[in-house]
Amino acid sequence: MKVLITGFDPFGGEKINPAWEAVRALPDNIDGIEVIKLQIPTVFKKSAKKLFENIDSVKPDVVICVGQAGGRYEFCVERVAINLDDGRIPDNDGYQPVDTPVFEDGDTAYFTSLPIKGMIEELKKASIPAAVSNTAGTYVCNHIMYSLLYYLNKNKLDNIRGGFIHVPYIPEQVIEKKNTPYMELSRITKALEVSIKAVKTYEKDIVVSGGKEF
Ligand code: PCA
Repeated sequence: MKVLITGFDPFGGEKINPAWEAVRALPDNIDGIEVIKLQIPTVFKKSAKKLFENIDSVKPDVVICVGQAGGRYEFCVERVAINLDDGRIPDNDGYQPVDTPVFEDGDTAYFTSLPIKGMIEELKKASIPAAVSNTAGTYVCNHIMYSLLYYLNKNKLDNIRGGFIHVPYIPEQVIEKKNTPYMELSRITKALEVSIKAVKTYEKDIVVSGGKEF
């Protein structure tokens, strides 16, 4: 199995992005699974192009994109991406879309094809605070998750499973942010390893509750 895993570069005034730091720290091989790492820019109009080019050249079995969700407590496996760009802040190229579709001819939303419940099961066994999230937001992370699932859908690449993971801040980012959750970088990297292995373990997802009210 071959996994293409991406992490974003820093944005929003941060000096590092824990998503990329954790992705780059992954081994190249996890129990026989080949891991190909890619940094992508936090830029609406460039991120998807770079991802698509790499899907075409790498020909992975699985694509996992990873981003920072500052303020979240858990390692979050995203369930759904919506066809909407609405930037709270400009991206790294200074572009700030407001209520525009990601792709005019795309569905309203796409669900992940990763075994998210199985992944959460394995993450909890590894003592990692983790949860299914039902919103990837409306910034570049939702944009890349939507773009990925749109691309797989439009090109009939049903054999490639894809999805998105949001990770918390790491300790050095919260020194000046009182009462803000964080997770050690080594634990986030471990959580990515566990997630990758879970994708191999669970060809089909399991049926257990991951629901929440908010
Ligand atoms: N997080 C942002 C974009 C890049 C990143 O790492 C987001 O959640 O949209």
